[in-house]
Amino acid sequence: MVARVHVMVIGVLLSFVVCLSPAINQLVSSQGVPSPLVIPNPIPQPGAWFGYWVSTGDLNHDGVSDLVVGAYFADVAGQRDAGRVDVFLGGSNFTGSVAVSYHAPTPQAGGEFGVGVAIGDVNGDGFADLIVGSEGAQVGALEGGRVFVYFGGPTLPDAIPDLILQAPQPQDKAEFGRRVALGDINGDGAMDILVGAHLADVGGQRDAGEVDVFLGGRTIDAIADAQLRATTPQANALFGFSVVAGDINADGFDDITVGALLTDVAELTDAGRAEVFFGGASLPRTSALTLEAPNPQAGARFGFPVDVGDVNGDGVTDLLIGAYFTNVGNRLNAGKAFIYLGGRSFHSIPDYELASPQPRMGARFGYSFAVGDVIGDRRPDLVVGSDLANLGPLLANAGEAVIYDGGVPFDGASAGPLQAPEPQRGGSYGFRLAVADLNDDGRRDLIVTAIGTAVNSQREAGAVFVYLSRSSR
Ligand SMILES: [Ca+2]
Ligand SMILES: [Ca+2]
Ligand SMILES: [Ca+2]
Ligand SMILES: [Ca+2]
Repeated sequence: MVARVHVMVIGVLLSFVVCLSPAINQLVSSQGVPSPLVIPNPIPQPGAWFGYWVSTGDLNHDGVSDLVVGAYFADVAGQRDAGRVDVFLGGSNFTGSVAVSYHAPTPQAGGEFGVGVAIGDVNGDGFADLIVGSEGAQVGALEGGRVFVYFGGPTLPDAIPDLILQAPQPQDKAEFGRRVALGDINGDGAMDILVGAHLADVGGQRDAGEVDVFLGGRTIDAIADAQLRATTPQANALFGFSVVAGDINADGFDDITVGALLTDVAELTDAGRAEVFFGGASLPRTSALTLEAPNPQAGARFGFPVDVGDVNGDGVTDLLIGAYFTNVGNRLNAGKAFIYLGGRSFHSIPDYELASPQPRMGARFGYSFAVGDVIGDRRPDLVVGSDLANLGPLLANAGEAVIYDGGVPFDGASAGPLQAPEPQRGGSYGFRLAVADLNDDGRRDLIVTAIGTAVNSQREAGAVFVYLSRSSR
């Protein structure tokens, strides 16, 4: 009840208050907009969508986070939309030049390699591994989708995948591999692999969707250990279009949250829903909690994305859920984001409900998240993407990201919006976000992708903007 009141207060606050730049930091400063390092698609092709997905982690084992960017519509070796993943090595002189690129062992038209990317130690040898989804990969005669796992070592993984995952019962066009996420669900110290197949038919329900779980560890194999489905599978719900893991109930086991953004809630078409599966020594089979918007709206698409991070800085992982087509007042499809604070009594009522300080029609606020101290005050911050924000008459869908100064308590005050240095019409800045220390100065850097950015006149080739922290300011 208390939490519910809190939600309303914040909602009202954000409706009227635009808290711009309390002159705090290197990102949003009184000196104006910071200039990011721009990483354009290194092989610019029209519609490649470089930046559709990003992940960070230490892939070459030098103690510094690296950046991995997927471009799943990239053409490779003449194969249209075969897909590519580029690795940018972190280091004190981070320059944004490609160290190595990965593609499917046999690049295949429509393979869409790189649509989902994750980094983590899944075989329990202490080296981070690279996991890449390829939703269009052929499995026999079917377009069943695959996930390629490259085991890490003292140096970058080689180009040959060490493990290839597929659905236990591959289905044509189920899009297995569109999403990949990692977490230690059973608490044995090895990261487990979660793979979404949001267009899988379940129990006669077309495109209901499911998530397959592959346990990590020294005995990791390609046999799925569990299949997660919606409590009530619904046709066209797209369960598994988003999936994330993190310990949100503070019991030491990572928990799984799966979004089904096109779930009809009562008579509300495509209102959206998410389900939480608590981790434990044995894998969960059924969801413990069902999450919906407090005031569901038809078409709001609650459930994409789902993400985790410690927003209020209390040491417990919190859950973030977008509902990017929520109407805000009379602004249709402006978008909202919901925050569920983690804790032992994790429950299904959001603690915060955020709208953009400047809600705009069709802006898709809440389409991406990142959590980490990007402001530089040693408290975590929340960044929310609004990649279709209209920034002016000639800048439709240019996009922006809104930074919230996190900490205890999280007050939902915005530190201001961030936009591309030279916004482009259709640039889709803020499509994906990530936070990591790429330049090894002990401070977090913010990564913002813009898949619609034109590069060398190639439409929608895509670009990534990296806001490197500055140790001295
Ligand atoms: Ca490993
Ligand atoms: Ca595990
Ligand atoms: Ca847990
Ligand atoms: Ca927390």
